[in-house]
Amino acid sequence: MQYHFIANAAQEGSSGRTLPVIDPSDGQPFDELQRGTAQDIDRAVQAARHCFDTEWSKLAAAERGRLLMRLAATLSEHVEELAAIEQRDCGKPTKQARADAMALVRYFEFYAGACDKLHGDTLPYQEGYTVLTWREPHGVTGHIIPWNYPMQIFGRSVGGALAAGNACVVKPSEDACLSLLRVAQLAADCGFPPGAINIVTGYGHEVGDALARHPGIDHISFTGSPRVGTLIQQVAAERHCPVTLELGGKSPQIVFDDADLDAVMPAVVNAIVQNAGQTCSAGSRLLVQRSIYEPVLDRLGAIFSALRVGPAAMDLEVGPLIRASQQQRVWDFLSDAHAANIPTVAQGEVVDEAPDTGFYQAPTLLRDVPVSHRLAQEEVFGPVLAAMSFRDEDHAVELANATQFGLVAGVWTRDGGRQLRMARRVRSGQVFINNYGAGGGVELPFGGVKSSGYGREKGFEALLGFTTLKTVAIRHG
Ligand code: TXE
Repeated sequence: MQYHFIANAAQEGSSGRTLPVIDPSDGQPFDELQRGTAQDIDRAVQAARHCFDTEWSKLAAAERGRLLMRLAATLSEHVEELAAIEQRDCGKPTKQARADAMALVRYFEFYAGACDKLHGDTLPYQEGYTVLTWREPHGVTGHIIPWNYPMQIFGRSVGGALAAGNACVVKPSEDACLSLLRVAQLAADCGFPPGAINIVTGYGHEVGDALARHPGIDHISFTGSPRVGTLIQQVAAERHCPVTLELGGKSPQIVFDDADLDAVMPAVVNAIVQNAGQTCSAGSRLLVQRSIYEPVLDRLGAIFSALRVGPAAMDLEVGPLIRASQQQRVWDFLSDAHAANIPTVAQGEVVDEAPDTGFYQAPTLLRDVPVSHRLAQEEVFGPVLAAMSFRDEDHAVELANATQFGLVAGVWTRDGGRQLRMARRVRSGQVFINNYGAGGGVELPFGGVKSSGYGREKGFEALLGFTTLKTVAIRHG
């Protein structure tokens, strides 16, 4: 049985009700979570406020940094344990689960070092005044975290918020809580004061909603679907609470005819099959220049056909999707593609050992997807790649920008001028040239434009979002 983690203690929820924890590899329950309530959120917010007022805000920045560094060191000793927890809870192959745990370590290292480098300015102003700006924490920050990369998103969001001096209340996804409950316990063991990190589990429409509405939450960081992002923004607007939103994408991989195709192939495949396609920055649209469209699809088709999907512990190229409804969502997209006569180039294989009750989906490459079709417009969040061709640079830009999203774009060309022109013209928060994702470094600010959201997480830039700027003007005559 799992409990909320409030004020450094495992705490039972007020409802006395629980939720099952399901293993995506076989669809079977193996643990239980507290089904939290608004009352539980209130308890967590009070604990965070008390911590902020009495301890956390009084701690020197360097001391805060030391604590974060101690946690990073502890987490690095627990990478294998955390990866194993995540593997069962989220259906991740070992390589991915380990990469997530190691990224979590890197976030805490990075933000540990940043704590004492966050400062304001002295501004030139009129004679007789000294004007200063201070970077102050918001106070108590709320973090609503999805299930696709729980540890990474916790690291970038909670790591940044703590470094900036906030106390945190976290609502993980009902589908992925276990690793974060363990991380919170490890933080307590490292000496984080009670209330610095609180975790309340449960459904989004119950605890997530209560968190977003709570008047004691001074900033909300949300990663999830555009639908819920809109709800959160509306709720937060009622009390003018600042929000950072990361709402996914429909990111293009744009391949010109002078690209190094040996580098393109593995990067394009990885960008859509990593984490079974359940990645906000998945490269889910493939735009290929007409002259090389057929050979590129031939090569990719051969790779897709050889991909195998199976239980997380088998460590194949692809694991299961998170839950039955996500699997159904992908099936719905594919049946719409079928109804629209969109051709399938190739599909991987679900291995025989995969239990029928697991949530598997073979990676699928579709071609000639019309730009207006929902497969070219909406996030599938599964291993489905929609390919289409373009004539020239202008056409590539037009297609790349023809969705409501703007999170990431990959541009593949050897032409230096074109690299920069494309980087300028594509509307997205990140552009990767001759690579995709740059290895996901924690140093790189990350976020979207358009319906992909706003605000930035990761990197130093995120720290600014977790603070508010105070201007102090002193008149000294
Ligand atoms: O997301 P939800 P779902 C996209 C992806 C996926 C789709 C649906 O396309 O297929 O969204 O996934 C909490 N108030 N992304 O339904 O519901 C919820 O408990 C407050 C992209 O799982 O948005 C969870 O903690 N919170 C994305 C978190 O919101 C609420 C990652 C995300 O869940 C809430 C995940 C409410 N009313 C899905 N309702 C990305 N950008 O990476 C739910 N939640």
